[in-house]
Amino acid sequence: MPSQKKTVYVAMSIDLVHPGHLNIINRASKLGKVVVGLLTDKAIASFKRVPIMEYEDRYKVVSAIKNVSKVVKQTTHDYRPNLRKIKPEFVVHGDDWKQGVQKKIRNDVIRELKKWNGKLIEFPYTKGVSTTKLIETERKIGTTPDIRRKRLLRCLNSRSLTKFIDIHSGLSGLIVEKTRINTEGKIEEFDGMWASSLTNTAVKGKPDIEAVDLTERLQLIHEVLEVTTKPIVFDADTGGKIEHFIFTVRTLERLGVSGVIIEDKTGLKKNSLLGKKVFQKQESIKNFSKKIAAGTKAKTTNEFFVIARIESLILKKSLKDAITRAKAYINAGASAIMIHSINKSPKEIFKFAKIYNNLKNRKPLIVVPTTYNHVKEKEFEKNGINMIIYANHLFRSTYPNMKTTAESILRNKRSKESEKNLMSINEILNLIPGTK
Ligand code: SPV
Ligand code: MG
Repeated sequence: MPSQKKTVYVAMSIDLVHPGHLNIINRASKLGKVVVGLLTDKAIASFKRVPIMEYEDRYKVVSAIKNVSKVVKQTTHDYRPNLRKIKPEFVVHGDDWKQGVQKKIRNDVIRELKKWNGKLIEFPYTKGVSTTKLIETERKIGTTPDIRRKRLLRCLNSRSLTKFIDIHSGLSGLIVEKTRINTEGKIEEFDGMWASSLTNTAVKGKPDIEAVDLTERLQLIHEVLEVTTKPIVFDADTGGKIEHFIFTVRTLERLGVSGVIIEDKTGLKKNSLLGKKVFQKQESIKNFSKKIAAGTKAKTTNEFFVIARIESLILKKSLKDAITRAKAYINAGASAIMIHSINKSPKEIFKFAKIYNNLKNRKPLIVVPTTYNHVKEKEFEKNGINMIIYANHLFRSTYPNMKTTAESILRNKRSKESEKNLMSINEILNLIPGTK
């Protein structure tokens, strides 16, 4: 019989319960009473993606597992704050953390436990059932509009910086969904997808002037929804007429899109990256606030974001104008603010952020670092920016390769020379689930 006085601490994310978790808990229970330190969304998001299940649901699941005596919150990836409070005789973990992202955490645990003669007990990791593998399974099963829609809010609440990147096809959606790298002790991936008007229209060979209507833009959304689970933010240009914008909000929200961004311009919309090179007119604060208010009223869930995009800096207006607009749009109900700039330096964006961050009813702040692309993500974080959008980079990476291949075939009168830059036919067959 194990001594019930002894405490065994097991930290877990329990995003998707699998037999590996149960093995660890069962083995831990042989050593004493099991206290599970359930990592919060924030703690998990500090080293990998935001979990699929929310904390409350994960709590319910782990509390119901046989042999779990107690569940406590672990608010950091670092175990030490909880260990200091609980002073367990044992910490139990799978032996998979000796390498990779968790190595440092493991060393800290060993050092901390030594202070009261506690021991780290490691059991062989149950192979083939990792959460990462289960996430792949989850992608195959799909998601629901309700779960997906909420993911932007959950990202903003748990990530220090939320990162989105453009989509222009189902395939680009798959890249955002699946691309994951291991770097600096963390698993890095994009949090979600930006349905850019620029890339959604350019891929059709059409200009970014609201000539491609919503029905056509939604085709991309349907394609992407079908093969991904990550959240989507839709670029709705000016939002069009207020009466039409209401339907846009309802449609996107119903589909499980997490938010819509509209820019405060009026008349024939031109892409912001053109700046003052073309005629672009900013909408009045009054009219744009009305549109934001109408969109906010039209939405039926709290988690759907109606985001106001400020074009003052694009149109060489003052910082003061941008701040006045931010205040007005938030008062009208905007769930977040995007401040756009095409300056090569981030200075004006950071100046804006400094004032904006002190607003009483501040909402999340989004930027689009296309021209100031030398700025590292850490710097945005330091300046209190909550989300960045890499607005066109996946699309822009497709075109140069296609052009090179076309030229190579023309030059060589055959395709052999272009092969070295192409993915193999086998890779395509393996890329798309269900092909074989
Ligand atoms: C887009 O990606 O369509 C945008 C961002 O609206 S920008 O192209 O910079 O205007
Ligand atoms: Mg756009």
